[in-house]
Amino acid sequence: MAKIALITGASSGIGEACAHTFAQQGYHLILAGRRAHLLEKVAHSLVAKYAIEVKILQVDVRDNEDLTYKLDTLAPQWKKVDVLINNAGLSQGLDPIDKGNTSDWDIMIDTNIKGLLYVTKIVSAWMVEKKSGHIINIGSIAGKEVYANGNVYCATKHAVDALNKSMRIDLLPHGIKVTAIHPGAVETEFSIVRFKGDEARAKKIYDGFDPLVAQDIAEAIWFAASRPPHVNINDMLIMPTAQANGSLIKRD
Ligand code: NDP
Ligand code: 8X3
Repeated sequence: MAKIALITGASSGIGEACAHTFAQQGYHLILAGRRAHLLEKVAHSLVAKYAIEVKILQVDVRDNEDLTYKLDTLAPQWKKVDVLINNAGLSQGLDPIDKGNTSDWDIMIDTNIKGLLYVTKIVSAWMVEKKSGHIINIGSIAGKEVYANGNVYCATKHAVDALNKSMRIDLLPHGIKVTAIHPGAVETEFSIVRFKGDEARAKKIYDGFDPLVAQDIAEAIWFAASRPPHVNINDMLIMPTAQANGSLIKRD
């Protein structure tokens, strides 16, 4: 029987690349995100190409009530999730702490920490029941170190790093693998979202060097997901060659 992967934030970037990679490997997919038209587009292209089934879950991971209802009411065969990719996340703004916008802070905390927790609570319970599964959390270099004006975004990704480690402890008795993948700069919609649609400012982030692309991260996620049963990748930090740490990028 084909395995199932649930990918949050599958409508663009890293999540969308994971959908393609896992579909290519024959996984049935649950694709979650808010923009249903983009999820449908991804689903159509995958179903046309691979012999897989895809379920769309239009959901805002911050809305625990709606999320719980939609996950609870999935047909039993879709609850046998083998791999959960906790990828939905975002940054809003890049301001010093004294000038930060508190609604930006709420959005980042509610999505990157609370949303990840809401999804994990439900799906990990399904995995506990079947005594197997793999949770892959998408952290960031921002979860390993902090950079100027990254304050709250960095804090949310440090929380993901902490949750990744504590989930692994809590789920150890149940044979569930837990992995974090921490990317440096990946050119996706991430910076356009951070700068609220200012595409010119977003483009500047990637000027003068080769950033990672979403597929680089999808391949690392697949590497972690495809290890034999006795091997777990705890943590992987993946940077563009031109990026030494959270702040230092060599530009042409
Ligand atoms: P994108 O903006 O391209 O993708 C983000 C995805 O998250 C979208 O599919 C979006 O879907 C989804 N998402 C955001 N908010 C919500 C929400 N409230 N509910 C459901 N889905 C949501 O960026 P990336 O692919 O780059 O980001 C993916 C992950 O990688 C994030 O966790 C990000 O923090 C992390 N990351 C990114 C890096 C980068 O440089 N790009 C580096 C390190 C980590 P929709 O809008 O349809 O809801
Ligand atoms: C996204 C990468 O460098 O903007 O997590 O924090 S960075």
